[in-house]
Amino acid sequence: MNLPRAHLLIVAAALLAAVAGFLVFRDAPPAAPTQQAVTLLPEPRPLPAFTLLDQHGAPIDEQALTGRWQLMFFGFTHCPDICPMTLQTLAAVRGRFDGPDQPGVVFVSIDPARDGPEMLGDYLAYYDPDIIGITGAEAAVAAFARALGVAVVMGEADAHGHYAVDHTTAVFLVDPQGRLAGLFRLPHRVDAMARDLERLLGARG
Ligand SMILES: [Cu+2]
Repeated sequence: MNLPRAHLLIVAAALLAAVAGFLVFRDAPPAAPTQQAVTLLPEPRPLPAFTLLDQHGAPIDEQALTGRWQLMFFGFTHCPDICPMTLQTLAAVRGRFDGPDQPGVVFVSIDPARDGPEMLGDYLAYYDPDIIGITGAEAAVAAFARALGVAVVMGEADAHGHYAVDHTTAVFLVDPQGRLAGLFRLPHRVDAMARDLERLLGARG
């Protein structure tokens, strides 16, 4: 009679453990973080005001960046690596969405001396003609970049007058109210960025 009784106790203990485990599991917070790639600001803050030029040579200001989520990146058309890679990624993220949910992509040239509207337009059309290009007076572009904490270091020109520009690689997230909502830092991955945007679109309701 001793053996079956011991056996029963073991079964009962196992059952209790299973129930306890179930309860713990049910009370546990979701394991997955809500956002994978973006670092959201505690409070969105208005974009610094600017008046610059788009790639069609028309004036553009911060009001043009409202109405949808925007992925904004600072770079230059002569960039050998980071800018082409990032634009490809952002165009792919954009391609994951349709209609009003589709985020905009904004490329601000921090090398306006070389990136006039026409140059910028030709360059961006290769990635996605709907990307908003921003350039303009050097001082005005520099002020806008500085106000967002974008680091820009102009390199020395070589014998041919070629120079590189080191720049921030973060992608700025602008919400539909035109406010700075967060930052995507490297690495920029299409899947993770698209999932974060999906969640943000869902949260807006
Ligand atoms: Cu670049």
